[in-house]
Amino acid sequence: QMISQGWKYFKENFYYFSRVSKTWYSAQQFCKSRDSHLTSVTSESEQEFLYKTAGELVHWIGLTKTGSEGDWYWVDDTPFDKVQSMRFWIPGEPNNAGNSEHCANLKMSSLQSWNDASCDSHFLFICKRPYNPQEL
Ligand code: 2F8
Ligand code: CA
Repeated sequence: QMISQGWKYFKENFYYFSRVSKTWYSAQQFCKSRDSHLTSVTSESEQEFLYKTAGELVHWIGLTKTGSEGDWYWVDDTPFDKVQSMRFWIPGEPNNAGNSEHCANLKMSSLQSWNDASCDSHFLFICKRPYNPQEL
C-alpha cells in the first residue's frame, strides 16, 4: 500500500516541501501537476506545522493578489480571512516593496512569518492536497 511518498500528513491534508526553488507561478503549476495547490493557511496550528517544518528556509505559499493592487486570495479557493490572517504577517508586512510584491511566502520560523515578495523570485515552496480516505 502506497501512502504518498515525500508528502507529510497533518490534520486531513498532505503537504509537500520542495527541495528546488521556482517562481510562484511555476511552483503552483508544479503543485497542480501533483493534484494539489500551493498551500493555504487557515489556523494557528496549521501555521505552526508549516513554519516548524520549513525551518529557516523561505517557501512560497498559495497567497497572491487579484491583479497588481487587488485583494489577497488563496489559490486553492479557500476564502481569505483578512482579520484572522493579520497575525501571520511579519510586522511591517505586507509592504509591497517597489510596488512589485504580489505573492506571499513563509520567511521566518515563527507564528508571524509571512512576507510579500516579487512573484518572479525563486523560492522553495509548499504544496497541499486534501487526504483521500482510501490512502490512510
Ligand atoms: O525588510 C523587509 C523587506 O526585506 C526585503 O527587501 C529588502 C524583501 N524583499 C525580497 O524578499 C525580495 C521585502 O519583501 C521585505 O518587505
Ligand atoms: Ca515585503
